[in-house]
Amino acid sequence: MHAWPASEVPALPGEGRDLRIHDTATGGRVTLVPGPVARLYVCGITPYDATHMGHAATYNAFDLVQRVWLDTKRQVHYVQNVTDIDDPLLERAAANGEDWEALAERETVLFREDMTALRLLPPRQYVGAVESIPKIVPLVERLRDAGAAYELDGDIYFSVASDAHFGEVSGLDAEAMRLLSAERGGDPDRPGKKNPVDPMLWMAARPGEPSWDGASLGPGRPGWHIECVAIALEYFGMGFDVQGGGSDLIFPHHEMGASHAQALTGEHPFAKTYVHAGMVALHGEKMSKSKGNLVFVSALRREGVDPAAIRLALLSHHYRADWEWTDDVLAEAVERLGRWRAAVSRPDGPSADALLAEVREALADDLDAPAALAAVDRWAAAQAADGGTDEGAPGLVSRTVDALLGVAL
Ligand code: 5CA
Ligand code: ZN
Repeated sequence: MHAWPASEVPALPGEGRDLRIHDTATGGRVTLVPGPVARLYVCGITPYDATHMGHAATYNAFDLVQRVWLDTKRQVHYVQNVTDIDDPLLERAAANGEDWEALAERETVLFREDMTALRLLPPRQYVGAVESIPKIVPLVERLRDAGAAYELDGDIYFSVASDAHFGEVSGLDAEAMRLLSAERGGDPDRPGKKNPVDPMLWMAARPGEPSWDGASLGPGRPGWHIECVAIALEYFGMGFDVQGGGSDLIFPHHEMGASHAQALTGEHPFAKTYVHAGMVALHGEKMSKSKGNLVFVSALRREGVDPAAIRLALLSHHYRADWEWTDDVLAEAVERLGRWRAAVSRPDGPSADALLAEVREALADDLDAPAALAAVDRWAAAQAADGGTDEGAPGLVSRTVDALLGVAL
């Protein structure tokens, strides 16, 4: 698959700070010190509906990670998947009375347009599950041949007992895992499983459903977690810097992915750091395609909302917070964008050197975007109050906001 076009990231004077970020696996803050090429895998969408504010907020968080790395003069190798075959996609296509491939294609096109409008940096590889099947099948065969997977009526399950580190990403106990597994695509009550939370690696072909050649596995389709493992191992191998997604992916998805990869390679860890964004809600409930309580990026764009304002609305919440999307959040962002644009449109202003240092420090401190916005607000207020004579200042503010926050003023 192809990704979407990249917006320019202006270079800033001086040097950025190393990122201190909350790591889900250790439950504490770590300072990330990647090599010259930082490696980031962020779980992509399941394309059965349009991009909503929750997705956008999560991708915005990982865009900030990249911008902080770029500011430390590192390159970033970013990989993202598209889950273009999975139960929810087939269910929605059936409900719509349309072809599942057409649905996936349409929503993936729209996602790319939304990402472009929001100026989220594109992955170097944007990879679909379907195109990854030839990579997935041998991994499942290897797990089975090593005794880390078993067959149940033609389906192949991963045995979580095969990974000594199982449980270390989420830190959850067995009962909590069982509940989340039932909620998030697992089948803990299926008789015959060794452990109720063992996830499917390969689902034998079902009548009326698409299936692919699975070599010795027989025809079928891949499970969800092995998809991201195959893609991350293909482009990174073990021990890449960050795996990211929303907090609903901590268990089972990232826990299982780590265990699949660890059982396959005998190495640990899969990702050095696991980073998770909070959930965006609407009307008191997590925004989700299955509940249908959604605000779409594309719908706001169609209404004429400036994508830069949408981005400022996302940035006004800390990425780890669970928060609620409201009309006020957007109205405040629209107002802020206007204020900032007026402030940088003057030919000179108060010095922006302190502002650059403050924005850098805020983002390096567990991506504290609200603190970064507050710093720019202060500069804009000083500009509005008595201005200043520094001719380079408005330009430096624009470049800072562009390079570090992804907002074009
Ligand atoms: N295809 C899988 C990942 S491999 C998947 O979870 N797709 S998704 O379309 O359901 O979600 C895409 C990303 O958006 C995931 O990182 C998910 O955690 C995040 N996400 C989904 N809903 C929300 C929400 N309400 N708030 C914040 N992030 C969300
Ligand atoms: Zn994933």
